[in-house]
Amino acid sequence: MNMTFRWYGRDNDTVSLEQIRQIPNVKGIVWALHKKQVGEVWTKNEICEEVEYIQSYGFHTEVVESVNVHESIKLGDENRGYYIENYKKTIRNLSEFNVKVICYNFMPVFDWIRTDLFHPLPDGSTALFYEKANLDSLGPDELVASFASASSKMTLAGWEPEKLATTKELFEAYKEMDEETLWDNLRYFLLEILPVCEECGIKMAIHPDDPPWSLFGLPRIMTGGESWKKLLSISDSPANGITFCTGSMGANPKNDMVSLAKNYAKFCPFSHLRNVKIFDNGDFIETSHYTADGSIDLAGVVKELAEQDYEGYVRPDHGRHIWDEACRPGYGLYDRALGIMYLNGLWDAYLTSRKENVQ
Ligand code: DNO
Repeated sequence: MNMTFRWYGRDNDTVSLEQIRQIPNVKGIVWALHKKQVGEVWTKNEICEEVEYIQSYGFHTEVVESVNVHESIKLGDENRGYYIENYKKTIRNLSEFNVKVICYNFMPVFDWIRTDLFHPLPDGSTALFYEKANLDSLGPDELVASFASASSKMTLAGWEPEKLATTKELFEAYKEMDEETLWDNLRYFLLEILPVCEECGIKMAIHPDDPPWSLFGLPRIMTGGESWKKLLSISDSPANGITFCTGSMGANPKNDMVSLAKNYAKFCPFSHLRNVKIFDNGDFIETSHYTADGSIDLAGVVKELAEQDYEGYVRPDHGRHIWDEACRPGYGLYDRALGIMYLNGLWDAYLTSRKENVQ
């Protein structure tokens, strides 16, 4: 387990690298060039500047989240060739700076979706919340408006202003698209880029859809174990990997994250570990990482990873907003640091007991 922490850059995060350095066992920073528009090539100079800064604090920079995929590629339209070539250039440039894993997703139009970014929990903290009835009554336009206002202070990953400006046209473009066509477009993209990744020693790690079901009639395909099976059947290249995200995939109670870890962790160079509490009506709220606080058996997942001597990169995913911290939704310092210490403790305990059993 190679523990990392997601950081949004010098002018786009409330958390500093000085602070992250004080959390035990954090080895790397999960980073991205957040100012780049989707589809632009990340140049060597830009990459160099960012990684040198991060590395000056003693962290590695081996994981990027995300290099976003242009909608033309997801739509399979006439411009996809241009954007795929740009993506390949970015892969090549990143590999020159020792990047090993690129996290990406293939969700049409929207990335992650919640209806409330600061929903109160009974303990007085707040957290990201998904309320089905509210989503139905909001509809895409109001949802976009609420994210646009939340994004005005710090751009929320996946909800960049330039994307929010084009959602109407995108909805139109996706109107006729079914899941099979989206799969075809994913297959086309992967078969183009995987050989480049192999050449460069980079693994792609697709992120599950968050939440893992279709919304507003848009197709979503990364929703459960069957999707992962189908993804892996596209290519057996070692570069064709998965991001094991417990909170996204696990928001559907049918997705048993412990058994998914058993079957798929070896294909997951990167893991996001967090918990959510799922309600009977399908709403869910993000909780602390502590297993008993949510619906996901996070301890069971870590146990399974320890059984497999998991060597992938791990990050504590979204946390609550606690102790009056003013921060990016889900990405404060305090609760993610608590999450890391919980994960560290589980890992050490399970690994020790596994080694004792082997002896
Ligand atoms: C939100 C994140 C997503 C995720 C991307 C991966 O906090 O979980 O934005 O990073 O979907 O490509």
